[in-house]
Amino acid sequence: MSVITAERQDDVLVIISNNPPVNALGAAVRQGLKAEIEEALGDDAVKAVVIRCEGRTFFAGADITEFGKPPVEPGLGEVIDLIEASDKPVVAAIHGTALGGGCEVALGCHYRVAVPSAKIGLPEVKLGLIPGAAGTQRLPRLVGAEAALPMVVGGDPVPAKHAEAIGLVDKIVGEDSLAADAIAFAREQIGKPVPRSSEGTANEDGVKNPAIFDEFRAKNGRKLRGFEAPEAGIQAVKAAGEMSFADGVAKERELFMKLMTGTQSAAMRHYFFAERAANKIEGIDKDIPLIPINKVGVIGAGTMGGGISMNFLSAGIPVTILEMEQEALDRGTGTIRKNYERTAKRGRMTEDQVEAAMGLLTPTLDYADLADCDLVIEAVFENMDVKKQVFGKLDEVVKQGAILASNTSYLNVDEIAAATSRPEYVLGLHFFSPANIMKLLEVVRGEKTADDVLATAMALSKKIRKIAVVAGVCDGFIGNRMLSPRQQQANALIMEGAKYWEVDEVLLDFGFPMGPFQMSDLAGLDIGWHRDPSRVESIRDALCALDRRGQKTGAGFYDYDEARNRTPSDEVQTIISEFAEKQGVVQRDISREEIKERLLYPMVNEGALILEEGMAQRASDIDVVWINGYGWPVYTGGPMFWADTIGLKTIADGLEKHADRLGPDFPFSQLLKDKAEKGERFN
Ligand code: 3H9
Repeated sequence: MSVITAERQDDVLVIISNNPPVNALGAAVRQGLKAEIEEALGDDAVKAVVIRCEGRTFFAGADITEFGKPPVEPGLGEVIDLIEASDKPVVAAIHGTALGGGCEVALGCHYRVAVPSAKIGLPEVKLGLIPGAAGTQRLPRLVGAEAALPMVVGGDPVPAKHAEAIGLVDKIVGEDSLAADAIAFAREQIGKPVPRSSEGTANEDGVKNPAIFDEFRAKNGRKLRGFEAPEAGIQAVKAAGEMSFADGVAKERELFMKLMTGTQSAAMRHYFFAERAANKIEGIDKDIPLIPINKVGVIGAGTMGGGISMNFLSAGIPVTILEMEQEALDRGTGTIRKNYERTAKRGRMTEDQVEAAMGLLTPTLDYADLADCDLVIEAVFENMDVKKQVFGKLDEVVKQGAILASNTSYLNVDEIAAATSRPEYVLGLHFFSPANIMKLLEVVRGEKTADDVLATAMALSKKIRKIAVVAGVCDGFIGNRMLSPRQQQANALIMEGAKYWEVDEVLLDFGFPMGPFQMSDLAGLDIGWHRDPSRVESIRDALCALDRRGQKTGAGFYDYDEARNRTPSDEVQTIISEFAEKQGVVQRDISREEIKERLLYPMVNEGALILEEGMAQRASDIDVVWINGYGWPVYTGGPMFWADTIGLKTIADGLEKHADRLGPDFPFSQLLKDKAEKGERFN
């Protein structure tokens, strides 16, 4: 059956797209739309047109899988121009998400009606692009530059109600009567002159007050740092106020094509598909029956346990949280409430929602209360003996068929599972701190973890809005395992003479939000410190001995002022140099290039080892982990895609070049070597 069909409702032609799963505007859809619009224009009996979609959503955008391939006629811009040029009113009937090209189709229509649950947006910026079918020109003409800027540059869709308030939607219609309401609305417009967004004289705000563009840049500078597309988006919206529609469209096209052929968009499109691939488990039937999770237990009401609990409470799943002492339990539940109330104060939750979430929380000191949980997550002290004890106890009290999970970030999940009589029901759920905010979840598949247990965990992760990646049992799983060689090299580099702030700057310039020494200062240098100021065995010991224990003491590697602005410290640099001398390390000048190579190439190597050992299902999963858990800049696509971009030979040669510094025990990945030699990629 054709993806585009049309049916006549008296004098209204209803054009219907049915292109699952998201009605992407691929070639067949564009061709069908064009043909039906032409049909409508040529038929005198047709007085108005409605465009709507079957399935879960209005057009969710251009078909991203077509990007980078030779274009197929007609282009989306051409189809939209044809729609807009019609003298017969054309109405977009929107449900689900009208995104990107889908929003542009709606903008080309003369009217837009939407159901209350619909969302409309231009998310191209999240693919490293800007809208490319005149969205940057029609939207500001329709709603003004100020309302258009966050949509084009931020990329978040707006709910129907907001869209109506800014003039993007003409009418909100019944949730269950979109088709009929749209036809009735279209009929009301018959015979009236059609309004065209391209002819709008709006964007006046941007013309009258051109400062809004700089203000927008200043306000969002931090968030947009390093990204190319947002600046292009700002320029395109500005152009809408300065140029004719045709010239504005030409400007948009020029900016769009530059982005489309650049490395950032390729990386971000890779990430789009990587995130979706991550949830798929190799070798497990995607229709495997899942274990219903209606009640969750969390052991430990500390920072991690509390944060983990919030994920489930927010998703409407009851949580029983267990602690050893009443005081710790009260403190933990108090923190959860405080966090929710802070969210409410920021307007992102209502008071009723806070109470609803808290109403799902049952604090307890008694393991027996976990008996009927479908999933219990342990978030206690990171110590194997303690974990084994907890799992032994859980095995005794929790019903058969329930999943037992550990939030360990390093420990061997198989060993933990062996403390129970049901290792097939045990797996790792490694949340990242703060667990209620960080998107990443490493789902650690034990040797004996059953397929339905793993599949249930992956499905559940979506429900609690996490991005989950399957990892195998190895030290540090995917993320922390790759962090380790980077940290080793950072420490080695400052001993050899690199300035610690330069090491941080290299990573900041690369696009990380923070360098390793800033990170140490933030976490506190005294984590794991022996607390004996006379024992100085490392640079950290030396700093702690001087009470430079990180941001919390106003000094660590850096000096901090009241506003927590950091400045490099000469005192610390001297301590490092003296320490190096004592260790017999001769310091030298180290280039930023060497710093970058020695920090990042060993990470790629570790990623290759992870793949080689089967600890990650695919290279793109590693990218997903590092982008969501550790701030690797998404516009490089993650460590493995970045390595592909600069060439695996470059990485392998770089590792050879630095071999002396990396040491004789450096575990050079055979997979990396082989791929480099053959000119292959990871992704
Ligand atoms: C654009 O429009 C450029 C224009 O301005 C200019 C052109 C000239 N294309 O996310 P889900 C697939 S740029 C191809 O799991 P959900 C997706 O890969 C585009 N495929 O569902 C997945 O496949 P699989 C601007 C697409 O319900 C399946 O559909 N638009 C596209 O959680 C289900 O997706 C966007 O950036 C696509 N456009 O979320 C919107 N979209 O099953 C991108 C999805 O094989 N899409 N697929 O893994 C989304 O944000 C979400 O998919 C959406 C649904 C919110 C729609």
